[in-house]
Amino acid sequence: SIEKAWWKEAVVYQIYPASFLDSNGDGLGDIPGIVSKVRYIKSLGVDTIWLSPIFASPQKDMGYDVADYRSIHAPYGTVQDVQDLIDQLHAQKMRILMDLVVNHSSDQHAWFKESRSSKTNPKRDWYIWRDPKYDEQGNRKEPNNWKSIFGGSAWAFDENTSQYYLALFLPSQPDLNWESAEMRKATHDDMRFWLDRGVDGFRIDSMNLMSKHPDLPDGKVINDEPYQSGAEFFASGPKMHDYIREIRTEVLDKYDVMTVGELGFTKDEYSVSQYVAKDRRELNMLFTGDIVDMDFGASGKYERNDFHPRKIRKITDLWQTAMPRFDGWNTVYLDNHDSGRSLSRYASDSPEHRAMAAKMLATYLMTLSGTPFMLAGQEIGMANLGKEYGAESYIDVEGKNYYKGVLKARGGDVSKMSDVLRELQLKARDHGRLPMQWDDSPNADFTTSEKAWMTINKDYTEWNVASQLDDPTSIMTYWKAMIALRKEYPDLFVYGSYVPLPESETGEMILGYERYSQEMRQKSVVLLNFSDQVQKVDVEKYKGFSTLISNQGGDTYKGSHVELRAFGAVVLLR
Ligand code: TEU
Repeated sequence: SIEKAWWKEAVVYQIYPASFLDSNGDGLGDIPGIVSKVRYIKSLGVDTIWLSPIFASPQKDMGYDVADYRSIHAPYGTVQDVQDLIDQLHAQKMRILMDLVVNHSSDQHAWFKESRSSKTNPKRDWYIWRDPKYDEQGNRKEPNNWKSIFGGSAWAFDENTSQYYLALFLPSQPDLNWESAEMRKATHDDMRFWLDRGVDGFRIDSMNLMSKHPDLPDGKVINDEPYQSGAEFFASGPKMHDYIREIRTEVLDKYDVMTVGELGFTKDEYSVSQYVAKDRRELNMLFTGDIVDMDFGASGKYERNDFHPRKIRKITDLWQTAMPRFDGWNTVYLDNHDSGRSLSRYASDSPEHRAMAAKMLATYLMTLSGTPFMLAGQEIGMANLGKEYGAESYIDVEGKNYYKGVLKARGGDVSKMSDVLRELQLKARDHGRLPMQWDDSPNADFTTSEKAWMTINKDYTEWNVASQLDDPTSIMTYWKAMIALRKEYPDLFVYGSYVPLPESETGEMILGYERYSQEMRQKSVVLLNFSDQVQKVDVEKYKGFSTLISNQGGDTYKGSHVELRAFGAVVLLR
């Protein structure tokens, strides 16, 4: 039987600090803004928040480029403000996770400034420096062919010492060298700095990129482009598990905290198990990327690849059944700050389906094993920016770099960019970062400034917190009910076993699964319609079950079958 733990029963609410609430009228969200909403967050029923990075940073990648892990980006507030937030959350019996970004730092971090100052600086090996290569004509070339995740080469040349440093994201985000024991120790100290202030755990950014293949070999060539992924040599490298175990024994074991590692590129069950199998004592849970990558193409995120419910069926079945095989634990999530809203990508944000679809996805998240993570705004059905927003509305560096690259390749002809714009409208990171829509007053009451730091989706006049708070039929009310159900039936929805219903029984557009509590005391059936058509499911074998919750009112049964309306969700219980 599965061992119980608070972090398995937690429901986590991700806050993107820039976009939650601006308390001082500068157009940017801040820590005091979050503090002022602690009671609101608690009223949803969630018990833990995850804050995307708030540390001192030049903000080249919205704080995922940290210049000093012990101070706070001034427009967000101070260390004292964060302490206040921690204390207020703890007073409400809530917890807080911070984002630990230690695969790389900012190039403005004191460590990097020292490291780049000379080849003999004691911190030189805190980052990954290599000599250039030269081709037959004597032209300088990068040390290998790896491609940056944000485009271009993964190497940046430093004129001062005539070497390249590795930067898997932006050139202003140099990769730290985890081979250096001193660097690791400094990072451990920074973790303790926050744990000693009461932080309850970390979401570890780009976690499995910390160990690279020591020879940094060329990546496999799959096309005629100058740079190739190389991920097979920089993800889940040979020392990865040593580093995690060291973090555990040196730091985490002394605190009662939880860890969630962001796991990119590594997808096979065995490798995943090595991070979260209970007997390995490494991480509590992971974000496997496959659930947010369902509509990414083989050659990259912005290649068109339409979503089909079969994809979510496959990934859900895989991890729900795999984790118990090695006594591991996982997250359940559909949204984060790195992509479009799941409502717009995997369901529907059209006016007639939006509320149903948002509730259907909430039903998915709250009825599966694993720790659910929701993104602020999901509780009111926040959606992507609509088609009326052109390419100039997209300000995130990932989407912008991609757009610029394609535009250049197409000779600068903007009229040929409609396919790229379509992909941005679905998947750009901007959508996951839109300012929170509090009410229908100017700027959605997110800021009193005339201009917010980024676009506020104009649909806020209709879709906002204030309009849903007291409405018994609202998306928010349904979310609250779903979270409450998860808390009421932990043996079933948190710890229960999962049995997939085959496509032959549900039809291809429906995701269906059964949940059993220990000794089968309780049994539940979840049916989720991922289509905008009515679908029928035969429920003859579920005689004696009744409807526990549904987003389509009480009229779920039609004799021996359940009729699911467009984006309908039905949970049966016996
Ligand atoms: O993301 C890691 C990562 O691999 C992302 O590039 C992700 O795959 C991509 O954004 C999907 O579109 C983390 C953070 O979540 C992201 O916000 C940071 O930009 C990145 O690390 C660098 O720190």
